[in-house]
Amino acid sequence: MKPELRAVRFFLAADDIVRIAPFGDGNVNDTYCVTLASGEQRILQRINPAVFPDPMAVIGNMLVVTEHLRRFPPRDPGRETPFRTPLLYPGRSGYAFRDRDGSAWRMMELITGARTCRTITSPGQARETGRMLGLFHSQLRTLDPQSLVDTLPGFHDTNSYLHRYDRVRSEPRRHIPEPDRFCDLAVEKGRDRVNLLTERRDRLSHGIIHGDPKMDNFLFDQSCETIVSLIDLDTVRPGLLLHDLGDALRSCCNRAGEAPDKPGDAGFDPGLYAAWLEGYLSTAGGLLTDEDKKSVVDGAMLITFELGLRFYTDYLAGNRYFKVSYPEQNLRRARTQFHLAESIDRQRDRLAAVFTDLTAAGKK
Ligand code: GN1
Ligand code: MG
Repeated sequence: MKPELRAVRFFLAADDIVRIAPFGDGNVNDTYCVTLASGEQRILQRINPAVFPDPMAVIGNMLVVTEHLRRFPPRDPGRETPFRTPLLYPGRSGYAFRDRDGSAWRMMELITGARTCRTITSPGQARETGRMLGLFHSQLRTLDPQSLVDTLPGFHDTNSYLHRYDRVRSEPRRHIPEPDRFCDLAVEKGRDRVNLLTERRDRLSHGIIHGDPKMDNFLFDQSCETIVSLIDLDTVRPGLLLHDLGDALRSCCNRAGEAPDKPGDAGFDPGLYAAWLEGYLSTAGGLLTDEDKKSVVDGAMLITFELGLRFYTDYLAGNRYFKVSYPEQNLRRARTQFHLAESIDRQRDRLAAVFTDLTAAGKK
């Protein structure tokens, strides 16, 4: 029996299942859309045990956060569309099916009528994304960080990613994959900056973060203007708010997306950046310290560099972490992020001025 069928039978009776089809394109977990005889559709997801050492804990965290967000839904006085947090469905015994390969499976509600907008086309969408992440952060202030398990030790520890890169890069390589000169140089250029946020962490704001607030994880309504949900709670954890801001900005402000035909097309758009920040400040400005405000550009640059480093290391190590459909895919992803990091760096002064203008305007 196929694993997805084994898993789905934990949650549903055989008669209920009409179809199980692959869904979405996450980089580490496997997702399926299950159609029921009633016509209802649900999401079935396998948590990858090669990435998450304790996949059951990932589902446990998701339950905790889902329950909190359903009890205290993020609310924005100016908007009518309610924010929705997908339900988790229980199975025969509990909310997780543990398979023999160590993976854990869960079943969730599919938010009908919602869609992803992989790349931004307007400042309005950027503002909306910033606003939604701000609401998410604010709403999780009342959740005890101790109620969450660290499901991915070392996540966003840029220094440890660099150590791993150094180890992998220095291994004797008799075969492909060939190292890439552009990526090698990008790593050397960024090497001195891996501790940029760690050095100031006492002055930065800590809270429960989403961990993966990229564009794909914001679900919009059909008009692609209003966000209805923020999904993928796999990496929710206590951390620096700037880690989330950095990750959301690198994803939202790059019109080329994570997989452009030419990695050199990646670029950081200052107009989208301004709109995104305006949105975030409107719902969560009070959460940021002065040091956060001074460090937003550094945070965006660092997380972009970090993701480039993670993709490049995985390419060199033989694509063991991020799923690929061809062997150079992680290399191409890495180049894209390194180009983006360069673009942020080139515009550093201009981007810093955007923030100063926005906060000055807010004070008036
Ligand atoms: C991975 O699997 P997915 O697509 O939700 C990764 C994130 C990266 C992202 C880049 C657990 O997320 O950290 O930012 O790819 N998740 C994990 O697309 O490593
Ligand atoms: Mg994710």
